[in-house]
Amino acid sequence: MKLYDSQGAPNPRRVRMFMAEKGISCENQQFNIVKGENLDPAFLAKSPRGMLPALELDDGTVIDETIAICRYFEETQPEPPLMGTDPKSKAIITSRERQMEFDGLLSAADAFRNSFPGFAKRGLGGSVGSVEAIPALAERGKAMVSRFYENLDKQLANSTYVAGDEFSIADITALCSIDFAQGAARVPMPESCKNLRRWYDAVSARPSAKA
Ligand SMILES: N[C@@H](CCC(=O)N[C@@H](CS)C(=O)NCC(=O)O)C(=O)O
Repeated sequence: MKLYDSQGAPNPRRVRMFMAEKGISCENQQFNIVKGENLDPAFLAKSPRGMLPALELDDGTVIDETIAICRYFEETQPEPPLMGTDPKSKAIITSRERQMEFDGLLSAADAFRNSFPGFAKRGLGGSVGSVEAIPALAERGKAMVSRFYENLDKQLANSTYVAGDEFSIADITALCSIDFAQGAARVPMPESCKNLRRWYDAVSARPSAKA
């Protein structure tokens, strides 16, 4: 197995953290996205969208999409469960995980992607070709990240973790989204979000967060 990876990018980190929680390791190839290494023809021949992460299985199958790669690991190595164990917990974790991705990660991506000078002509990622960045999307992305922090803070008043009392993939996506939002997208968590801060410190202290 081989993971096509990019240190510093949030989606590959979601997979690395998921693997670390399960104690899974494999061969790793790093790509510098800013330099466009993910658009190299050799990688596009394996994964035509040119997005990271991607996982190549020993039979040559290439799986892209973070959630699909995590699903593969969840099925092949169920312990510890990170995507639920029964119909109800599976549904709730899926729901919360998608909210973390759509409301948090995609908002931060809009903020970063449309303001970082190196992506001025790469407003969309992967092999779509040249697409101009739209500065207004960066502003809207920042506003949506702030809204995401406030909503998550309210939800964490009533639960230890993002999807309830158990750590799950929803926490992984939330942490990777927030670190990306605070770093690359430069939207800090407000001091007033005390529940969010309590959760953030606890999840950041897990060994897998260093992945
Ligand atoms: N929906 C995909 C999104 C993957 C994605 O956006 N990956 C970014 C890195 S975080 C990427 O590969 N960008 C390539 C580029 O900007 O050209 C997933 O969940 O894996």
